Amino acid sequence: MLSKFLRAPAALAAIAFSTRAAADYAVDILPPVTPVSREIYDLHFGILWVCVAIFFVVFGAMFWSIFKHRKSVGAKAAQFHENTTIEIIWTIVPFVILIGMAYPATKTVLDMKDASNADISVKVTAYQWKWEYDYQQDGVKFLSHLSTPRDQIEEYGKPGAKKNENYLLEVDQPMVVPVGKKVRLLITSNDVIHGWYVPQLGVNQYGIPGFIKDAWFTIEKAGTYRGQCSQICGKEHGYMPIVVQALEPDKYAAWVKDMKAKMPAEQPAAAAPPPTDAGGSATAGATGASQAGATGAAQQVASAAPATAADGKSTYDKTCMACHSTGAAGAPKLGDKAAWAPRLKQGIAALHASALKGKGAMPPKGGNTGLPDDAVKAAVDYMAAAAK
Ligand code: HEC
Ligand SMILES: [Cu+2]
Repeated sequence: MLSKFLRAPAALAAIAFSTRAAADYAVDILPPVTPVSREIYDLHFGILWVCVAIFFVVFGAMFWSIFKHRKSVGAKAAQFHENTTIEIIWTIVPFVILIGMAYPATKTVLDMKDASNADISVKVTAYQWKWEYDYQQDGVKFLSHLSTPRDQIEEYGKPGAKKNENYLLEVDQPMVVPVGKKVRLLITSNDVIHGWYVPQLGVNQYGIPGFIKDAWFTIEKAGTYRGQCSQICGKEHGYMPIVVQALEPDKYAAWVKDMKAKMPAEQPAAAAPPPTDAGGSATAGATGASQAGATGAAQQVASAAPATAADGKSTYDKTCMACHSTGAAGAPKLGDKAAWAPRLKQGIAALHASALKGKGAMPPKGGNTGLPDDAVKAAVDYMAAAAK
């Protein structure tokens, strides 16, 4: 009798799991490509199977009791309470199950949070509705926007153009990282809360204005991995995808070189540090003229050449001028003897230190933390010489 009820679902299950059908309808989450995302993946399925087992044990016992002890076959309820053995069992068993799940879960969370000893750090700033990637060591900085053509997105009244394969998950400039290296992300936002989410990397981290949160990944396999902003961050929140391209280290180095060569021309804003509006407008006029110098400085930075007076000027033009040419935010103006005199009295070493560490409204290294210490010191020397 029972088998009659089971036959239909069994037939359905057989169809669903027959090999061909299973291949067509396989349900899975995206394959993990980092050690942490693999841990998350295994945790997901491990705990799913624990739940499935509990489901069968609990419902099995329930249905067995209902059928075996139903009234129509004359079952009589047993009248007892307080069975110490049963109470101990139903406390111990769930306790062991919970500990068994909490241990691997806690281990995974700790691994996710351990962004120490990274090989490269990239500051990720979210904007409505794009991402900015600022490579701290390599001095590369760019914006990444959705690149899906508008006519594929808009379908007012008529079907839009044919959609690309990665419709809404494609960008003009992907984040590029080396395979096998630990990449630390420093995630923040410029306006509202966003979320940097790439499932295959096991990273889903809020970008919160005024805070820097870190996350990390080490990609094991070259390839392209896609994600999206995971917060409802405004009307175009669906239009800020993330594309991470993992390259072999030598190809990555070539990419960095290539990006550096074209960066200043594409991104004049990169030369101006963010903090003050006055700083920003002050550089605007001078940007064009200083670009050539800035590229030169970037290349010298890469080869770690000893700082020279020329370096000092180009670093000044690139990073310090924003505030120090106008005196924005109380910065002592270049060549203003009265403003510099009391500061020079501290001695050059103290000035080096405050330029490196930041002072008052001046952020460390004038906001460009990718600068080597020598370049900053050279810029201080240049400014000190101009004030004598
Ligand atoms: C965002 C604006 C800003 C930028 C960019 C900036 N500075 Fe400054 N700087 C300031 C301000 C403001 C002060 C005055 C700080 C104070 O005395 O409180 C200052 C002071 C200094 C001083 C004097 C420190 C002292 O101890 O009196 C030095 C040296 C200096 N900056 C060097 C640099 C160098 C080198 C750079 C580029 C690498 C740079 N600054 C970029 C704003 C800036
Ligand atoms: Cu967003």
